[in-house]
Formats: sequence, structure tokens, C-alpha cells
Amino acid sequence: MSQEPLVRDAEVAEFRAAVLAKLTYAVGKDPDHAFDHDWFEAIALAARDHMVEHWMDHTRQIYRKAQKRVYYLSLEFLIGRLLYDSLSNLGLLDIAREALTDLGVDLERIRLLEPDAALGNGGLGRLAACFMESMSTLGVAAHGYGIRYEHGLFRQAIVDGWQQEQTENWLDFGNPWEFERPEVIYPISFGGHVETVQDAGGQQKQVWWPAETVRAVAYDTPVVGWRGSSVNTLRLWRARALEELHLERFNAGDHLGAVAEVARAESISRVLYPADSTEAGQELRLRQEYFFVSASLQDLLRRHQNIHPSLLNLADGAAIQLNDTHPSIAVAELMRLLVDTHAIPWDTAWDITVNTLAYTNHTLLPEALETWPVGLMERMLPRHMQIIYLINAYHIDSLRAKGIHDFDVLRAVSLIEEDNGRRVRMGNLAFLGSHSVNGVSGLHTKLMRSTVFSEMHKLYPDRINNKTNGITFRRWLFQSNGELTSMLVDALGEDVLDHPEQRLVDLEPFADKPDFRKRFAAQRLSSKKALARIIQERLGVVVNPEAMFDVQVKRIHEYKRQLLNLLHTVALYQAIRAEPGTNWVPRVKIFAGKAAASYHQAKLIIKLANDIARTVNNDPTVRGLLKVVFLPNYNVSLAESIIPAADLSEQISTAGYEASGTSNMKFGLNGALTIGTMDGANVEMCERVGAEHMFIFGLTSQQVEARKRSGEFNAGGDIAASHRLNDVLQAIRGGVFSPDDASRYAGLIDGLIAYDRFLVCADFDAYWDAQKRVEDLWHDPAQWWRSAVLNTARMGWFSSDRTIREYAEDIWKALD
Ligand code: 26Q
Repeated sequence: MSQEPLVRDAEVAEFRAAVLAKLTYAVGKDPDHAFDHDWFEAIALAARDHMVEHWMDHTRQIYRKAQKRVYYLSLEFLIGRLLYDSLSNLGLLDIAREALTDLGVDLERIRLLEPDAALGNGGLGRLAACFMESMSTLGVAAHGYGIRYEHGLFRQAIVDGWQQEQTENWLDFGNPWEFERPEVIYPISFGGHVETVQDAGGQQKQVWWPAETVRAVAYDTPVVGWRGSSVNTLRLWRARALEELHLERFNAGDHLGAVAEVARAESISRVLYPADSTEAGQELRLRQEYFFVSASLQDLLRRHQNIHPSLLNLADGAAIQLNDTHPSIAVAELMRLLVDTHAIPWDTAWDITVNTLAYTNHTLLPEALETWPVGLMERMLPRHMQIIYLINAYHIDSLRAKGIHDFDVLRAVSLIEEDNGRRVRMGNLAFLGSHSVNGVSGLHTKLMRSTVFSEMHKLYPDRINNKTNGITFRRWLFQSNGELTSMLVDALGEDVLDHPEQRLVDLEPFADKPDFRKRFAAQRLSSKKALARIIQERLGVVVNPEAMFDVQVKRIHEYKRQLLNLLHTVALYQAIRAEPGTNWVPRVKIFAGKAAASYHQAKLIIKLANDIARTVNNDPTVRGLLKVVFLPNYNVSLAESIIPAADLSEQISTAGYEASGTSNMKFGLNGALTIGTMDGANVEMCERVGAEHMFIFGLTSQQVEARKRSGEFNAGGDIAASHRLNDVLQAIRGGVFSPDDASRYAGLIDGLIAYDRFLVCADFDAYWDAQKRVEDLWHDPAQWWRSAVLNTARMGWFSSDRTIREYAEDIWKALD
């Protein structure tokens, strides 16, 4: 923002003084002897002070206005670094840079020292972080609730091409953004038994006698919105033992036993589960879910009672959003607190629960739908299991009362799955206990209605609604791509920063200006040079920044079809080797992503990517035309370097499987062109950007459904029809890329041929043709860059501000 020079000088001086004061008095270091890390801490603490002022103002204002609160319950918040995020949203980035230059400190270098807060696996966790930022920007009175994992998502090392998981230690140097709240603690209980007793009035009630109790301790991180507008709180719970050391046992000589109890309690918040789909029946996971749900509900009920005389109007003062089924035990826990603790009659409590809770679904994959064995639930949460049975009984009774007796319908909507050992279906529990159930893209929501929740949808036709995901432009454009942001400000004015949803579209006419396209391309080149440096540093591979950067970065999953991209890579390699003289488009294929530790097939795909990379990069025939890199340890910070440098964004999941995708939006916003299937939010991107500015290919979700019905998943026909595909599969199967172990990929390829569950072979030729169209357009730079500018111009709707506004208006009723 333009500013009086004198005012600005004063702000720079003030920030410089604040940093020096923090360095001296909070870090305890002399500027002459401070390490970079000491500077990081001092700068973060100085920035935090600015947030705290806004934070307290904002909190007072919410109380005064008795604003409705929104509670976002999520087992994951994939935040990344906070230094630039905070400085930039506070309008202090340039001021801080200048203040530090005066002190001989380079802010860019300091920024790299901050560890990522990686308290999430992927899309769902990152969405929660984007939502927190947007809720602050829009002035929604929001609280995020989750777990303060001591270890976030594992660090991925690639050793001899294989993924190795290493412990992540983000808290080693402390965390300057958080405030420990030792006074905000709640007891959380497990196990034991339930007794029926008569109360004074002769009423029967249930009393839970737990076997074990731990403490939840709050840690608060302020979340600042754009231009410091408002500051909300992310409250993360840490598990502590009730007593630090069981003294009696210790004194009796049982030293190990005394410590073991502490370790058992504290293991609850030790580590994030590193899977982005269910690993059934993990007891610790259920303990984590219940632990943070119970602490959060106790906390928010107490807050409600501070302002309101009763809990009967909870739904007017609070909206609770469940991020997937992970917090869905909230349905039973809220009922328990209302009925058992606050003596509210069952029916009233049920209405309050349903009116307060809302549930977001993020997957249709059957193996990722959460269910818990009844036996485990009875052992760990006996009162909750009773409550779930009771909810189910009322539910089934109400259906019978409506004349619904069809056994198949009753079985589909029951909270208990009977076929494969008795299990509690958390999806049905969340659905039944919520007034809103939403999907995360138009297609995903449509499929929720027609597949997993079809019977529930018939019973509650108004419940399922769509809220297409979005991303925060502050992080994914302003902070990660300063050069492009400056270009936008030059072209459209400062106002684009405050209203990108409305103003980005004004960029459209610039797509036809050759000068602007040139600047756009020059900016891309500069981001690509920066990424090329990272690739060289981390992998020792030299890539040509003028080549097309073709990028697929996301969790490794069969449905996301990294394998399809690898088959194309091999096909390209073979084609170039066959005709090296042809006018090939030089390409760099860039991959990154983590595989769940126990997901063997995904880990093998990582190995294949690395084997292909080694072979291709060492083959002099294709030198300069094709390079393949797998960047280790993909995380939010690496994404911020990769996305602005991408020319081509790979969004190639089997249609019907990717609930939404959000990296597709990040790439589009930064002007990459998308090659993708009609899946998730790609469909809506296509509607808004225009199919002529994307490369759409492959089977549609209806065609995939038809395949499922026919049961035809053998790829023999596809291979017989495609010489190119056959040659690729033969080469991989025969060990061309694994001379050290020629049969390494025999199982992978044979499996693919026998049962091509994700239709990799079925879509191969269509993908190859789409990649040909990519090359044709690359040969026509005017048209390529015109499309690129139009991608940026037309992405305004995918702002998470738009998404949050929809949640706030339709579900939470929480905007003034
Ligand atoms: C469940 C039980 C036990 C252990 C782990 C889990 C678990 C953890 C994480 C299950 C699922 C997840 C994460 C899912 C996820 O990230 N889904 C993605 O959500 C994005 C935001 O809506 C979508 O854009 C993606 O399409 C979807 O895959």
C-alpha cells in the first residue's frame, strides 16, 4: 500500500526495535552473537505481538456482539510455515524486510529455517488450514480444534529409490506462534463400565465409571486474516497424564510401571496417523479421535454457558463442522454431555445435537470409510456404544413407523454393519447426527447422493448439499508468487489483492496483449529457474528451465494414477529414442508425494519413478529432451516453490474417485494449464476456465460406473489395441528400468493387466493423445500463454473465501 514515507520510516524503525528487544529479552541473545535461528524466533515473536493486539480486540468484539461461533473440528491442520503468512497478512512483509536489512539480516534466508507445521496428510488437512485463514479474513468467529501432535507427518527420504520414513520433529526448537494454556484443561476418560442408577427424583440414569482418565491441555495459535482484519484461534490439545508420575507406584519400587502410565496417556498426542485412507481398527486412532472431540466439546459448551443461561439454545450460538468422519464420535459425545452431564431429556438433546452439527465428506472410496469394531468401542467407550445403539434403535423405529420395512434399506442405513464382524459406521452416524452433510465438489456431491449415501439421501433428501472446495489466494498466490502478484497489481490495481474473486477476471483482456503475455512467460521462467536450483541442490540433476515443466505432486495413491503418468513418461522416452531427430518438446517430468508407510503398492510406484528417472536422465540419446525427477519430502513449503514453476498440471485421477482436489486450483491460479480427467473440481474448473484452455481426456465417471457394473477390468483388450501401451508395459515388466532386479515390476504389471481397477490401461491412449495436444499448443507460444493468462483470470471463484461464505450462509448461519 502506498504510504507517507515518514510514516513508513517510523514503522520500519519500530519493527527493528521490536525485533532487537525480542532478541535480547525473550531469546536472550546479543545481536552480534545471534544465530539465524535466534533471529527467526525474535522476528516471529515481534510479528506475534502485532497479532495479539488484533486478537484481543477481535475477541472482545465477538463477545460484545454475541456473535455466533463456528467450531471447525479436524484431526488435521496442514499449516506449513507461518512467518510470511503472518507478516504478509499483517501488511508487515516489506517493513520487516527493510528493518532486517538494516540489521544485516536477510529475511529470505531466515524464512527457510522455520519448520513446516505438518499436522496433516494432504488435501483434507490443507483445506482446514485454508479455511482457518479465510474465516479470519471474512470475520467469521471461528475456532479450529485439533491435536497438537508432537510429531507431524513423517519426513520422506529416498534411499536407493525407495521411500524411507523418518520422524518429524517440528517442535525441537520450540514453537514461537503458540501459547500454552495450562489453565485450560479437561479430563478425558476411557474404558470402565456403565451403571444404571436412580436419581433423587426416582428417574433412571446411566453413570459411566471410567477405568482411565487423561488430561487435555490447550495450546492456542492466533490465525490472522488478510490485512489483519480479524484474528481467530486454532486450539490444539496435548495429552498429559493425570499425574506426572504415579508416586505410589514409584515409591513402591515399580519405576518402569510408574512411567509407563504417563507414556500411555501422552502417546495420544504423540504422532499424526500417516495414512490418507483408513487403516481399520487402530485403537490409538480411536483414542485420538475421542480425546480431541471430548476436550473440544467440553470447551465449547463451557464457552456457551459463559454467555448463555442454558444449553438449550446451543444451536443458536454455535455451529460445529466435522471435517470428515474423524471427529464423528462427537454425535455420541455431545448426546452424552447433554443427557448425562446436563440432564437434558433425550429428544431435546437430539434436536440440539442435530441442529448444531454438520458433516463434510471427503471420500467415496469404500476402503476409506471409517468403521470401528463394536467390541473395541464397547471396551474403550462403553457409554458411547450404548448411546449409539439407542440412536440406532430410535432411527430404525422411526423408519418402521413411516412404513419402511425393506430389509436392504434398513441394512444400508443402520449405524451397525453386521456382515463383516459387527462394526459402527461412522459415516452413517455423522450423517444422522447432522443437519447438513456436504460434499466438496459438484460431481462428488452428486455421487454421494447416488452411491454411498443413496438410501440415507432418500430418507433425508434436503440434508446433502455441495460446497466446492477453495484455496486461500493469500498463501497460494500472494506469498508463494510475489512476482505474479506484482504483475497483477500493476495491471489491475491494489484492489485485486482485496477482491480477487471479483477483480481477477479483469485480467482477461490482458491475455490478448503480447507484451503482457511475454511478462507472464518471463515470470514463469524466473520461478522455473528457482525450482531448477532446488532440483540441482537436492538431486544433483540439471534441468533446462526453458523446457516444459510437467508436474504431478500429491499423495501417492493408485486412484490418482501416478502410474499413468509414468507409463506416458516411458512411452515418450521410447518415442524420442526411436526418432531423436523429430521436433520434440523438451520436458521435465516432475513428481513428488508421500506414500502411507504401509501402502506397498504406492511405495513401489515411488521406486518405479526413481528407476525411470535414473535410466532416462543417464541416457545420452534423450539428453536435453526429457528429464525425470522425483523430489523427496513433498510438503507445503515445497509446494510453494513447485506450483508457481509449473507449466502443466497433472490432475489425472480415475473419474469418480477424487472428491475434489485442491492442487488443481493452486496450479490454475498460478497460470499452469491442466491436463486432467472429468473428476472432482476439475469439472467446475473446466466450466469456468473453458474446455479449450485445458486438456481434458479419458473415461467419464458414468463410463467408469458402467465398467464397474459390467465387472470388466481386464486390460488385455486395451493392450492388444495399443502397440505403444504394449511396448511400455513390456519394457517395465522386462526390467529395462530395473536391471539390478529384472523382475521387480513383474507383479505390478501383471496385476495391472489382470485387474486394472483404476483403468490406467483403459485411459492410456486418450492420455497420450491429450499429451500430444499439449505439445501442439506449446509449439504456439502466443496461444499457450493466452490460455495461461486466462487460467489465472478465471480462477477467482476457487477462493476459499467463496467456499467459506457458502458454509457461513447455508450451513452455519454465521455471517452478520
Ligand atoms: C482415517 C482413519 C485412520 C487413519 C487415517 C484416516 C484418514 C486420514 C486422512 C483418512 C483420510 C484422510 C484424508 C483424506 C483427504 O485428504 N481427502 C482429500 O480431501 C480433499 C479436501 O476435500 C479433497 O480435495 C481430495 O479430493 C480428497 O482426497
